[in-house]
Amino acid sequence: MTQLCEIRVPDVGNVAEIDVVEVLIKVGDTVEIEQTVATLETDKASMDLPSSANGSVQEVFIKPGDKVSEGTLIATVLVSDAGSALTTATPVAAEAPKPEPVVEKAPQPVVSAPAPSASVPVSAPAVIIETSTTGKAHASPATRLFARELGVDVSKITLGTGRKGRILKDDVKTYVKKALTEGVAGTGAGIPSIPAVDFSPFGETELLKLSKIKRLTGQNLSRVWLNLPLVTYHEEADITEMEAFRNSLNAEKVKGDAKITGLIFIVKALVAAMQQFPNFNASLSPDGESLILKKYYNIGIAVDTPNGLVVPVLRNVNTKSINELTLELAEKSEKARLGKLMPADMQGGCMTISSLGGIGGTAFTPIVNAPEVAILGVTRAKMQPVWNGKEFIPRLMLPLDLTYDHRVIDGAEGARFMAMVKQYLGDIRRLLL
Ligand code: CAO
Repeated sequence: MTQLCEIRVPDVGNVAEIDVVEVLIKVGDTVEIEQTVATLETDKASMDLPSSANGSVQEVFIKPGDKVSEGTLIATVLVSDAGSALTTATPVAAEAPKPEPVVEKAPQPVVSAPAPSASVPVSAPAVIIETSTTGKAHASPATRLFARELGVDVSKITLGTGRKGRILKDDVKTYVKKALTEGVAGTGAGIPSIPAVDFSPFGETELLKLSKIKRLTGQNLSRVWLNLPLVTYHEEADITEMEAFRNSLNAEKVKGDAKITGLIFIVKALVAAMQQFPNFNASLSPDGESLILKKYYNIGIAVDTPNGLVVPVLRNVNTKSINELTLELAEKSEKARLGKLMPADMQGGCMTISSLGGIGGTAFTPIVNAPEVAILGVTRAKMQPVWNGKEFIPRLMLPLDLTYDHRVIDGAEGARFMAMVKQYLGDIRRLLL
């Protein structure tokens, strides 16, 4: 015994107008229960509409672009066996007039048993997935779910490779790959690139290839700049006494000895402060939920070389004397300038110092050498009049710039840390305590 059954839009909540995005059946098709017959979409959701009967499609009443609502007739299906329709499928009464096709404002089709709930399939659109913007992208709920799991807003994918521009899972994958290649977060929040400029109208130019070190350093610095919330704090240390001591030590040196530079005292003062502020001798775990506290004290020194910036590391600074560190720095900076540093010479740093003091400067904002959490910048010491409460006295003041990862270091902690570095440099006898 054959029977004509209707497929209608089920109860979809209080949504007045639902867009028909895609119709997946045509007259003469054989459909099975649960097979998707159409994709519907509201401003916030998308749903696959499954068939509630096994049989052959007699008539289809909707087309893409139509607006439908709960109860709208989608199609009629001729069912040859009574068991081939869900109990929810609505049999059409013999005398029922032929329903009108849906137009812009869906008219109620004339059927004998229009109860909307009767045509709701058992597995009524279980997957209703929100889109973050207009919801106009054409994608199945499964694709939307996949996109959402990857943090992709499907509305950002402008054209799908499926039928009629439908977005497929492969389109989502392609989008993510492209976003990663371009260094853009999968959320779709892209960083606008700097447009190329033709300089030829302004004069002669020459193309100079960047050295490998410069290219790698550039990539690393951009990564850090984009990933770390950086704060730079400025301080001044009175190094008058320290400098007098350093000069007296150097006066004792004989020809050929490595001269002690102020940088070595700064290295020592920094490590002494790190021992009291363990957060500065740490790295954030990859999941961003813990701090990896280091029990060793290795300091990287940024060295300017003809090929670009390199950072050899002075290891176990806390166990070495000023003389030992002086020799090690002289050796490593020479190797750096000759391009002879081994990768191991540049690994394992806990914090870095970038000193421009030999060149000049009053302040700058160095960029943290991640996964380290802080870097100390040094510029040129200058004799300055300092008020001692009674009079101005000449003091040698050293400008210091501390940049830190604000996810790990609080502002007050940064200021206290620098007060300690300043105290050590102001009175280096304290390094013995
Ligand atoms: N204030 C005043 N004078 C300073 C000084 C400071 N803060 N720092 C160094 N000087 C003096 C030194 O005492 C030395 O003077 P003398 O020749 O009279 O003894 C002179 O400047 C040269 O010092 P130096 O730079 O050779 O030695 P250093 O130990 O201070 O630094 C090194 C070593 C390797 C850090 C340095 O040579 C270097 O390469 N600096 C550049 C680092 C850099 O590029 N940073 C930028 C990174 S971000 O792009």
